[in-house]
Amino acid sequence: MKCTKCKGKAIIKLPQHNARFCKTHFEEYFLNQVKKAVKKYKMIGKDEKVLVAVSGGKDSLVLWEVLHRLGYNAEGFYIDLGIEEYSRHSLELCRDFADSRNLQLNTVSLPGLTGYGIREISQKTRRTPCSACGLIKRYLFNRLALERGYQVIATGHNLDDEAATLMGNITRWQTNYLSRQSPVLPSNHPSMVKKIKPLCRLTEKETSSFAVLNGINYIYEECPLAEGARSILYKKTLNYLENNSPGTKIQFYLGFLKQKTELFPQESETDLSVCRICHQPTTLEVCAFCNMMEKLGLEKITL
Ligand code: Q46
Ligand code: ZN
Ligand code: ZN
Repeated sequence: MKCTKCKGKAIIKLPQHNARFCKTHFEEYFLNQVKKAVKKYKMIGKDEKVLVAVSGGKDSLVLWEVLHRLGYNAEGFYIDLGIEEYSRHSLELCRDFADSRNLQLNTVSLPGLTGYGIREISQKTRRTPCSACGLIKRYLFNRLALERGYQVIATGHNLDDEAATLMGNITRWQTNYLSRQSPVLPSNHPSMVKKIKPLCRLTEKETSSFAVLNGINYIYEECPLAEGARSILYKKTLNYLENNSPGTKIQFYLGFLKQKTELFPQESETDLSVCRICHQPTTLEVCAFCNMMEKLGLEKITL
């Protein structure tokens, strides 16, 4: 198998682009896909400081590596969710990654802040672990970014994640979610930080290949509290389609982004104010995070 670009030995085949690449040209292709997404969706402005949400998984660490290589001022943020050995191991991998590249990693410990890990918070607040976890992560990302002067929050969602979310939103006709599904969520309030997904054009297979080729150590274990059975089903379905008709996944997702403004001409506006307790943006008097803390018998949280 020969590289489409240099005729050297190819190490990866990308049927969706009808291409095969050697290590050098695969990396060039990978960085170009990120550059394209950043440019097309105006993800990072000049002089903007980026906070990369890292979990120890392949996508977020690869994202940090790529943004760093492309010359962005990108620092990491890890939240210790208090999920026993899983959290200990993933923090260690994020620290090793940051230290080996001399990058700054911000960390916050949920048990340190609240006295509880996700498992206990989920039980005490009667939410599923992933719903409690999602709320806490969104809140802490925004608050830390705001308090420490980052203008952009970057997450490692890849094409497989985005296409699976899209399929889920379509099969259940969740038009409200569809209208908001985007690789960039601009700030629509002075206390709301812009959120971006620069890996949205790259598949899971491409991200893991990039991690392996660049010696990035990441956590292989699944989070023991993971519930995403439905999203796994959508990913399997999309992979089946992709294997039988290469290019389906990227056409499905990019096609949607292209049609989106026609499909949803008016973005649904939400009226945001600030939380009475923590001054973070919310549509309610007390935000969902502070409400959760009240249920745990806790007062205002200081980061
Ligand atoms: S960390 Fe948290 Fe995920 Fe674990 S509890 Fe669910 S949401 S699965 S990305
Ligand atoms: Zn080549
Ligand atoms: Zn609040």
